[in-house]
Amino acid sequence: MPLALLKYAMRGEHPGDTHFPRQPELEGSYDVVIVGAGGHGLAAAYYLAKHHGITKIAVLDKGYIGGGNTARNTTIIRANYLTPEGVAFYKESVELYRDLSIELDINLMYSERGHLTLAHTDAAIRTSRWRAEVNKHLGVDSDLVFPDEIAKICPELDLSDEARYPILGALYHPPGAIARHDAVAWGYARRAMQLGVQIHQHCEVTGLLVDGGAVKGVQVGDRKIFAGKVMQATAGSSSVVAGMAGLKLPIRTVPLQACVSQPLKPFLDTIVVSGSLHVYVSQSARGELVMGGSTDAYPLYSTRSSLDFKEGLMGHMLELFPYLGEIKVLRQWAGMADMTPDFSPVMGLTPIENYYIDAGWGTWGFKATPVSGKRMAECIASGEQPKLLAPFALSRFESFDLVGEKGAASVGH
Ligand code: FAD
Ligand code: PYC
Repeated sequence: MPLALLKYAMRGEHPGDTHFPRQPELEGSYDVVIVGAGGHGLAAAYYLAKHHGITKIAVLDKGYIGGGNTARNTTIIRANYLTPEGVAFYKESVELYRDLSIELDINLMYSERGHLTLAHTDAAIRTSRWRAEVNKHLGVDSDLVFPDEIAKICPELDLSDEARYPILGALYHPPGAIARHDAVAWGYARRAMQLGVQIHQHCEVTGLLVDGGAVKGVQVGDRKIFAGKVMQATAGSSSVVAGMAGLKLPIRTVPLQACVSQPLKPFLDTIVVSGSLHVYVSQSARGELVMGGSTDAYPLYSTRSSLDFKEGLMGHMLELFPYLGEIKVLRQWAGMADMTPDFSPVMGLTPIENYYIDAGWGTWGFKATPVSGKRMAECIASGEQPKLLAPFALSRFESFDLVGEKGAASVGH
């Protein structure tokens, strides 16, 4: 249990200390500037300070701490990917997440639920078997299960032959988890601040200072802020920010919507995903069903919600849980998903000296927050691409060494 939670419980007076200390004025130069105070940017700042002793860091955000996709995601954490490169990468993240409440001293409400990816076709069974074998080979707990076993793991599902799309089997991944997304950002931010990192909110980067093929700093309004190294961690705006440095990314940005139901008594332990039906669901600690589906069909920079999405999603929910017909949707929202052609992230060095990228997080980046922070920090501190990040380099699109993860994305796209 995080120490801060224990102290809070024992203290007579509430509320306790302010979570974040007051920040100093923005200075004219830093060793490292990180653009984007989402989970990824904050985690990188924390690990740079903690593991590499680099503390003269400014994290700049045009909005507020964790207010981007970190605040909008449905918090599914898992390592049951398809490629060996992906499995090794996400496995490290799951391992870091397990101890993160203690490390950041904040209750992340990390909750291992087990994760079922349903298969309704022979092709989906084949992919599940493939994923299970790759996972097991790399020490990740996943298995192909059939309806008898699914009935024990998740009796709430309609497993009958009369269902419109009968469930033939599933990939079962016991470590699959959910966590409190805001707390991940708050925890990293506070720890980073305690180590001397500055976080400047409502501070939009409007340009990048590039000279002779190397980055020299960032532009904030009419101010130039100089930096030895700059990292962008601006999911949803990756192409816009990279474009300021003259980089063109192989990214297509589309909205991804989600919604929650009214709170219900706890009844659904497992996280359930159906790629074929374009639906996934988990039940939060508050009792809300947290639901989502595939990305919107066309590129758009907008976080509006659509009736079309809700109607489609509810139809699919009822195919899996027919008795939920009377349940009401409470809230609906959207975030921006930066989709790469191979459904894998883009991380590490760029052709611009001292400019580092953490992008292409599509629909899958929340689970990668700790590992991306840790390994991007290593990359920035050493100036070299860490081994774990080598497959995800931007240069893979020139050499056509793609890391095809579409078969392990949560829902169809
Ligand atoms: P963000 O949290 O988006 O942070 C980027 C920050 O950059 C923002 O705060 C933004 O204000 C800032 N910024 C942008 N431009 C500028 C600028 N010019 N100057 C300064 N600041 C700037 N992933 C999972 O693993 N599991 C899930 O279950 C899951 N569900 C999802 C559900 C939805 C509906 C959505 C939209 C996404 C989901 N994702 C999920 C994906 C996940 O949310 C993201 O990949 C992840 O949060 C990215 O984190 P980040 O820190 O890179 O970006
Ligand atoms: O990456 O597991 C995932 C996920 C679930 C919903 C959106 N992304």
